[in-house]
Amino acid sequence: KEKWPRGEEKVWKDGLRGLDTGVPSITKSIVNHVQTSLARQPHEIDNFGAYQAAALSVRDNLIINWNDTQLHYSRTAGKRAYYLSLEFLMGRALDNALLNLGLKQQYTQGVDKLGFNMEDLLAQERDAGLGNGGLGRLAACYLDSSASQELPVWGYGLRYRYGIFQQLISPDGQQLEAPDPWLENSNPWELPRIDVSYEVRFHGFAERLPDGSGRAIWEGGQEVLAVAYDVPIPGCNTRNTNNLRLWESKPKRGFDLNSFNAGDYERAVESSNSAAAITSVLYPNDHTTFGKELRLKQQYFWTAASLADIIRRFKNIGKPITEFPQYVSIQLNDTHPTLAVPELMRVLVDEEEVPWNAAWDIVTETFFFTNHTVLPEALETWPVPLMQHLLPRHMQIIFDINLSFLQSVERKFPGDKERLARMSLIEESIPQNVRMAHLACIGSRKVNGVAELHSELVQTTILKDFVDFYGVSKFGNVTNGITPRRWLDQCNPELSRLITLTLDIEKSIWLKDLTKLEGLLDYVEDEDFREDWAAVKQANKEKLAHHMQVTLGLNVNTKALFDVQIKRLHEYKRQTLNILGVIHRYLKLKSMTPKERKTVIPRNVFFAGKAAPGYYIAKLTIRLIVNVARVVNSDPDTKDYLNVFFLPDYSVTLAEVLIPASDISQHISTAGTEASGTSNMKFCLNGGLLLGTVDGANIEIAEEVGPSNVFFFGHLTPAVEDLRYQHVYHPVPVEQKSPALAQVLNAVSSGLFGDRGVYEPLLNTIRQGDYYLITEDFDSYIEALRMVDEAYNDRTEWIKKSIRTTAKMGKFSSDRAIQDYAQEYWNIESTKVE
Ligand code: T68
Repeated sequence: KEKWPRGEEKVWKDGLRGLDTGVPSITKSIVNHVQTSLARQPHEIDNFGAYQAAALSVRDNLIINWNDTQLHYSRTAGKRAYYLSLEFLMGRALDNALLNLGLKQQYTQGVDKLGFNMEDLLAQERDAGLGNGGLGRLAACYLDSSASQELPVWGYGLRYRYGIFQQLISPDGQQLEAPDPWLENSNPWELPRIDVSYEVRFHGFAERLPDGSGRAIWEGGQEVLAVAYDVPIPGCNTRNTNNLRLWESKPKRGFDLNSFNAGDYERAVESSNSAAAITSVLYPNDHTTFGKELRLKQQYFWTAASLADIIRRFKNIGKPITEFPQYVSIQLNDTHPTLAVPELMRVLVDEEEVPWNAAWDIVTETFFFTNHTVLPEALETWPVPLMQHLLPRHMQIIFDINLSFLQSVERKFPGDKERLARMSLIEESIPQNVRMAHLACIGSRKVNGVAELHSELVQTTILKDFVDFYGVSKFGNVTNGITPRRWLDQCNPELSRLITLTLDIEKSIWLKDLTKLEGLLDYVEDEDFREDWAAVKQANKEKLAHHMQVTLGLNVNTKALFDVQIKRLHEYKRQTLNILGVIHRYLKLKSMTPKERKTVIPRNVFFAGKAAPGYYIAKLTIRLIVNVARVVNSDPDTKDYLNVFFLPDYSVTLAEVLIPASDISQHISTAGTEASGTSNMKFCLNGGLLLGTVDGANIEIAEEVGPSNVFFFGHLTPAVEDLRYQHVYHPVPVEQKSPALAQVLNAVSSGLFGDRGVYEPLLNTIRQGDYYLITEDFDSYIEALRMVDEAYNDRTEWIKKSIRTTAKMGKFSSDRAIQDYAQEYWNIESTKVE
């Protein structure tokens, strides 16, 4: 008799006959998907096939809940909110769905009976990497919280065929980019909606009607089809399952038959290719704008399709269009969807024949705008000629909005020409540019930043004139949050288990009211609890070490302190400061006697993060890190005390392994540059301590956990401007400012890490201008690192700090953040699917 390939033969055979054995309904459903959806035989199924079948089986549950939820929302016909984001950095979906549905244990048993291991199956899934970094991951956390809070919120984004590029690191430390064809093995988490599609126009002619109504007719040009793909978003411990709708671009007509018949095949497919190109790839630049036509096409394609869909749904409830804002709130995630403002004006005025002023009232009641950065290079502008060419009607509308806006500014501040120039939607450069942040601001009911300090800076710097004009009440703050489902329960199951046991309440209760973690404070003095707490951290460090052994062939000392900095590579985030600090430590170790070294706490410094493909200095920083790692890790004098790792291809999934393993993490941006940061919250939630500057949400984290549980250093925001001025106009040599830093820079220049000369452009950013103030903060940074070492030496105290940190992270749940938006801005209410 042939040996049955895997698992329990009876369970498979019953499943094939449509019977329940093993784990009720689960094995049957998985086997059924093997047989029908995958059309495969049990003995052909490998881990990937089993993952697919399990995912499809879980998806069945989601679809049922999803359907009921949508029906429930339309029956209750209450107000809904929409989150427009060009990026949703979702990561993997299977584990998250299993946990939110409360089916993890059953599915684990089910796949076990079929001869598979759940961990192996989970590892088969590709990340949905439809985002660059914090902004995209925030959108994903907000979807999880909206569903978990039973709020009627949908996300709208683009279905990029290629997500964020894969990062490869060459042996000499160069970042290479490869495409991320994440959809190539099909994606079980999306439902194509061929019945939901809209036509989106580009180019053509816009002609104002001569009747003085302000209306216009926009015709001609190219029409592209937007087709919907729905991704179900399960809530935690609820049947509510929300929707993320992603648009794919398609040619309206297959291809040009005339050209084809005339033998011009290239011409025939040209326009169909250009339509499909719109959603082909995610732009990999965070914090810079390049003014690329395809990016503007993406923005319009997505906002036009999303608005058409939202308006259609609103019309289904049969209310007059003037009541639109009573039923719809739309959050603009940064300026990327700002074209929604003129687009809604266009639909209302040109198509719905709403008078201009009434239309403007509807628009400014509907939209809300979140700013995510005050960095000047990140503030979006679009050249007027490009806009005129691509979206002629929208350019007219923007000019019209600008005219009446500037007239009202003139009335409030008569004769203040400079103010008008500063506030105008149009920057009078050559060519002229449209300032998207200004348009988003005046087109929205509320404008918010993403942490207290950042919101303050928005109001006092980039939008100061608008605060003068509208008053402060239009401006607010919603401090970012993170979902504790993915960022604790999923990524750190052992800690989650220990917390549930200790608090002695159901897991879903504290996961949905994270302030309950404060209950852990009662156990800080409990030695057994502290030991359990430390054991979890140790196990997570071993898990990371194992991962690095398997994937990179590296040996990691799990007895060392784990020091982690993982985020996009950017000068303002100062990975350079970190690696220069590492070099400082290395030089110090080299100068010690072997006996002296024995007293040193071994340290592993982990880096991960992608640099924008065109960002030369950021790529040079990666190269320096990799080469420092090469030298330091192989130096017999130091390798037992200091190791440096650059983990390639940072992703949500990699973060889920790194974060639970960290003792300390670094969030060391120049004060006033990091709007919030969200990984800072993730580390602290997992009991890692924070080493950082007085910036973004670090400040609020310190307020919560208390100053004795964080390590702060560096100049404060108000000093930054003056210091930058001094660096330009009264420069002082590095040797005088910080001899320690000068020594480090010289070591790099001397070729200690190979590639003599290669790093000069990077070093010169510090020696000349030093815009991010590395010279100014270096000494206090080194001192802060020393204090970390000292604190870590007292293991008992350290563990207490770790527990206290986790216990005080309740504020940073994205549930709290999404409630802020729901109540203060969108005015929507929870509605439970029974
Ligand atoms: C980040 N911004 C902020 N931008 O830097 C971070 N930008 O402080 C904050 O915590 C996070 O947003 C969430 O609020 C980004 O991640 C981008 O990724 C981006 C992408 C395209 C264009 C501009």
